[in-house]
Amino acid sequence: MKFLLVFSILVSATCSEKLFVGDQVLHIMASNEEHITLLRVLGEQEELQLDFWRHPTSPGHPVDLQVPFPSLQAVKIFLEVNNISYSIMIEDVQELLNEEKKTMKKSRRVERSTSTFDFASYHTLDEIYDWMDILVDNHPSLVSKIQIGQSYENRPLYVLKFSTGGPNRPAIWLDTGIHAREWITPATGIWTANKIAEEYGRDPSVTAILDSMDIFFEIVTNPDGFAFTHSNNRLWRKTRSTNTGSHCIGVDPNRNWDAGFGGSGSSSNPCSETYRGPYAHSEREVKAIVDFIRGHRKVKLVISIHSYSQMLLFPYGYKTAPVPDHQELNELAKKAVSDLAALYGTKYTYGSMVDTIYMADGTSIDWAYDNGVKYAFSFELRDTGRYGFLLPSTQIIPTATETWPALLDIMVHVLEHPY
Ligand code: 0X9
Ligand code: ZN
Repeated sequence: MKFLLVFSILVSATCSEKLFVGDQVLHIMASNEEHITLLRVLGEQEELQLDFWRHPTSPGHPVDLQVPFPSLQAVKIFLEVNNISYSIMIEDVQELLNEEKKTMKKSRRVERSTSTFDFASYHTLDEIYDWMDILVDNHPSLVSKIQIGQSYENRPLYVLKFSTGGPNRPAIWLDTGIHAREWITPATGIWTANKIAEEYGRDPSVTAILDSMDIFFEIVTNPDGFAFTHSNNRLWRKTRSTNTGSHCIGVDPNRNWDAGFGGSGSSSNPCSETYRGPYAHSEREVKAIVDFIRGHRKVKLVISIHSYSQMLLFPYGYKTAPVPDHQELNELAKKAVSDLAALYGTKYTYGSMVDTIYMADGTSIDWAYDNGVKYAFSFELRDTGRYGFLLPSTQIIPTATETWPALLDIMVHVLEHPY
């Protein structure tokens, strides 16, 4: 009886959380176009429940594929029969998740006893929202918190505003966490927002930027998805909106923008991880930013931060034509990635989205560019596939620290090239 009780408590405590016991992530090398086609077809087999962490693009570009335990044998046989080489990138996804959980629990204990925020660990939405208030309290004349809307599940969409005064100054928009599972991005966002606040009045570049521009920083851009990665499924990517006529939930918030919306670089299938949604800006989380940027009218730079792959990207993603400012953006990206690498040797590739990663339509930076924001960039932070979305928290501070000079390069360039 006692055993049964303990058992049922255990089950009810964990049953809402999706487990990934025995699931693997395979690192696949496609060496020709036929392999690419085969991998795409493989990914469309819904019963296999596969999830591309990195999509098949072109020969020579690695593909990372998460495979549930029950599909492993079929997938490996498929790869072997078709002569597609692969290695095992993550042996057991659940083991890595258990590790991550352990470090989170440990840090929370320390945190309570010292009452200081731990930048080196991952945090829940509530913890991040609490931290925002602390940041505002610590820098009341520089930082404020504004709400730009509500998520599908009615969570507030908060933006940190860094401003030294003056109405409607030219502005910089930064966002992290638009894809829920990319935990390194809000973690980097928190560190970066704190850095901006601390360096004002110390670092001449930060000071110059904030003496003439405002910075708006949305740390958790997809709070419903982010909360869901903590409560139910660590590997959730999309929003949490429901789709009429489908049992599948969520829209890819980086395919939902009105920039080439509905093209071949997104999916019309609500069950797909790149589902574009029923219409452009259908997602409240996206619409809130669209309204904010349109209403503000003086946003000069947009940087949207994702993971992983170590890339610095600029428009376009929805068409192959280079943007009129291609050369300038390319030069700036080159400098930024070189300064990023200077710290720990972390290598980034850079270029337009379509040349560097893949065709993707409805992305935020393409929308920004087409709506008058000449400087629009997207980072794909660490790593290049050892841990992927499950980057250990020991890498938060190194990642944020090396990214900082690249962000500064871009912000300073925009300051020095008013338009
Ligand atoms: O597919 C995406 O939305 C981005 N890759 S991710 O693994 N973070 O999902 C790349 C899209 C192109 N670049 C951005 N605008 N981030
Ligand atoms: Zn992303």
